[in-house]
Amino acid sequence: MLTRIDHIGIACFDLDRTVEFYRSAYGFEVFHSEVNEEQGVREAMLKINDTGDGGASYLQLLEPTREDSTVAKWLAKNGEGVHHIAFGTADVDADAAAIAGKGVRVLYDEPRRGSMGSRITFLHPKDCGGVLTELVTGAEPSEH
Ligand code: CMX
Ligand code: CO
Repeated sequence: MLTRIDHIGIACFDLDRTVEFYRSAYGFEVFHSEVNEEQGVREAMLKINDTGDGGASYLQLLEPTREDSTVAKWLAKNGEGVHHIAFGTADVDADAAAIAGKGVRVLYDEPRRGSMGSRITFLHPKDCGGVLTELVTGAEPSEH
């Protein structure tokens, strides 16, 4: 069951400049940052609020680390902006299977590693009304 907005992914050319905008404009601080080489991103997670399922909602600011990454390709085509949304669940495997059963393309056979040790998969935007959609299970059940 999908129980929260886990994060909204925002693609940018300059992570440090974008982090500074969210800090100075809104007062949001970096909760966690990391490089995910598999996804080809350097990212900052800004925690916005805790959620009723024991998890939290974040903004995920994304800067590409290489020219052939999905985010670099998207930025070249669209410029900076909202790249994807992510729903949180305690069981990404079960939700991905259930959603695949409704005819939506799930991009990975098995969930891959996401922020803070989470397990993630994606739904194809062409099957979701133009919205790239991620499913996330935190490293600790019902956290992150
Ligand atoms: N949102 C909405 N539509 C998107 C999109 C996005 N983020 N990315 C691509 N599309 C659309 C394109 O506009 C294009 O549509 P048209 O054919 O109408 O022009 C179509 O999907 C195909 O796009 P493409 O540029 O040819 O890109 P690819 O098919 O090579 O890749 C996708 C698209 C979704 C398969 C790829 O972006 C992907 O695998 N995404 C999942 C991984 C990811 O995004 N990682 C970064 C974030 C990591 C994290 O959140 O931790
Ligand atoms: Co994400």
